[in-house]
Amino acid sequence: MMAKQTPTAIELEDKFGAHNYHPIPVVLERGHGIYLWDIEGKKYFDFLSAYSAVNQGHCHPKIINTLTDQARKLTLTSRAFHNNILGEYEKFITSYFGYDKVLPMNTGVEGGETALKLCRKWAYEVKGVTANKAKILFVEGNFWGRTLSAVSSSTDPSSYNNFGPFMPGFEVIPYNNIPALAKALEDPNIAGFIVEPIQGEAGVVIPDEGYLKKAYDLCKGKNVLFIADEIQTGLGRTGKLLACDYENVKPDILILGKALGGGVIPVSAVLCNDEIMMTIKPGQHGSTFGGNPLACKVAMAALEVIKDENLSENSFKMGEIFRARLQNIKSPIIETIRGKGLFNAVVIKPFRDNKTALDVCLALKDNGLLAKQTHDHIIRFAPPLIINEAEINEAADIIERTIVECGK
Ligand code: IF1
Repeated sequence: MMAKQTPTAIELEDKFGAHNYHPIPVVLERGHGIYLWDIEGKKYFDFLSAYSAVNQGHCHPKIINTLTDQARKLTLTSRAFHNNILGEYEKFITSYFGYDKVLPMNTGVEGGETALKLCRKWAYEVKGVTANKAKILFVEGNFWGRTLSAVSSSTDPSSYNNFGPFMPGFEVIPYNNIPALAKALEDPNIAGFIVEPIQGEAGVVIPDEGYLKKAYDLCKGKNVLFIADEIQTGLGRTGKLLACDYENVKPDILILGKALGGGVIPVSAVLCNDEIMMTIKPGQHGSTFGGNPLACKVAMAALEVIKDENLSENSFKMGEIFRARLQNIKSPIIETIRGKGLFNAVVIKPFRDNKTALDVCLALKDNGLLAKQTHDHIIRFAPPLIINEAEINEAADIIERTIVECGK
């Protein structure tokens, strides 16, 4: 039973806010580490991590201290002027991931848009594609944001319906299908291939072993840029620093976001080498907040935490334990369990009275764990990467108890 306060908060959102979401009915007030508290004081395991933007845990002390220290000095200069933090950050992140340069942006979708602009510019000015003929390949089930370009590549009607006309020069091929990619690459106007190493919104869809490497090699054979959207899979989420690391694939363009901001500020980044990055000249791209001193300081702290606290390795180990626990759940409503590191999903069969994954999420909430369904029948389980063995087992106990109860 929700106390008085919760309905008021929800009613305010309903009355004065756009209805572009349908949240789980909980009103959160505080977060620390792997936990969230609602306005009634109830404590929850956070098993969504703000869609992997809180890999380091809520309000990480090092990140918060960095944020508040810098916020008292200098937050935003615009790129009309230099500042004392941006260059330090650019050196730091390009060395961290091994690229010549970075173009700093804010949200993930801005990172995607930036990568696609670089790809087209490179196609015309380096590869020699005829003006305005460059094409970019996307895969079915992709999700890279909500802009008109992003929805132009979507295969999900709820993302693109009634938002046309769509961006030209975008082609969509099946995911995890090497022959389809090889066929599409026969077109000399293909400039780039953009792919999530594991599809997030689609429901933690993992391609066959070797898919990324084969795709990369095919692209190289046709002088096509391999662009990895690691906005959700990157920064330790899948048990490696980048999901592409599982196949030793080094993307031509790497897109980062979400946890790059340490769960406190939007920070995205596009990394690539000079042959691509230097095609964009002064005045040809940018953003008011891109590369602001506050975001740069926070991003460096966010990346240091991932390395210093071995979050990728912990993600791998805790993921193994978590999936083993899920595999042991005896329930008729579990269809599939899949994941890498702490990026996991359970596919739920419809159960009594046509209940779905949302009903399981509501029951999980009542039992003290927050997760969110995607596409009606899939529950994503993605806690902060700082979770330890005792905590992952405690959370697994709640998930097991809840699913068994729902399946009765
Ligand atoms: C929402 C989904 C996840 C992303 C990948 C780029 C972006 C995203 C792989 C754009 C963003 C967010 C958007 C957010 C919920 C969340 C989401 F359910 F929408 F699809 F994670 F799966 N590439 N994903 O996952 O980054 O511009 O949002 O910073 O729209 O509610 P952004």
